[in-house]
Amino acid sequence: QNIELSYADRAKLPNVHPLASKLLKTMEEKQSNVCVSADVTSSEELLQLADSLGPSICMLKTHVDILKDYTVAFSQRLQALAEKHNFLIFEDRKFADIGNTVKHQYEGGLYQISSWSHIVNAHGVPGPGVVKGLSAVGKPLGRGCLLIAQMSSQGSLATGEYTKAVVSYSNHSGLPSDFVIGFICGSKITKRPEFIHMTPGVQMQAGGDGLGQQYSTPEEVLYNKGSDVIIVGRGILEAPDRLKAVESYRKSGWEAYTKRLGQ
Ligand code: BMP
Repeated sequence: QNIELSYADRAKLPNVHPLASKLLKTMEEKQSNVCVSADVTSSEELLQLADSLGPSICMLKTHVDILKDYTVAFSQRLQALAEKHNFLIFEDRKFADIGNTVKHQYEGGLYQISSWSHIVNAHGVPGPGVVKGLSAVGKPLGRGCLLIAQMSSQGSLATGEYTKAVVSYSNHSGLPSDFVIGFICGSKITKRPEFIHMTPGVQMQAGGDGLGQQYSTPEEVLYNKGSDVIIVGRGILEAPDRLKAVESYRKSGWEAYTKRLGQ
């Protein structure tokens, strides 16, 4: 029987990455394990979302390449809102190339992701070099990376041995990782409490979207599957009242987590 550590306990572990520690502390303080997936196409709308939902979330996830009007000023205003409301920014870029290419994609181009996003993610398909390349840019900046070990979509190939191999990329340089802070996954896939498990495909009702997305409930993901953070997009964005929706995810997420702790 494993003893369940609280987010606050895990934040204080000797080997926890500073960014993971900050996230865990924030989750405890705000009583929120909700990452909102801000999948909108206008930067004004995204900033407005960040400002209004900010107090209820621990993290805000972006797909910056779906914005029709990205500017450097936008990224600066988003960073200011992350400070104001104490949440982390996660650009869901899903890097998946050789180390040298992802290094450029992370640091340069139009978006200069490393300059404003606390967290990025990567597929394991290229092998561990993808982590090495990203870490060359991100580590000196104190950034963190989530490895995509599983996906929520129907027919995903990221299962079984693939998932295990991806988990092994997190500790190539000895334990624990100085850049990989956790995983995108459907359930708890490592026992090491320093790592954060984050799960997309979450709505209040199980189901799907007709394009392959598969939904589980906050209770299923956080209590039954032992993940740490729920990633919610349309469950909040398409609700008639987004603020009310984010609060209901925050409350059910927090209840599922405290139930897991046995409180
Ligand atoms: P929604 O809750 O509206 O289905 O959005 C889910 C978000 O999480 C999307 O931004 C999607 O790109 C992302 N995502 C996912 O759904 N499944 C994964 O396995 C990995 C993801 O990043």
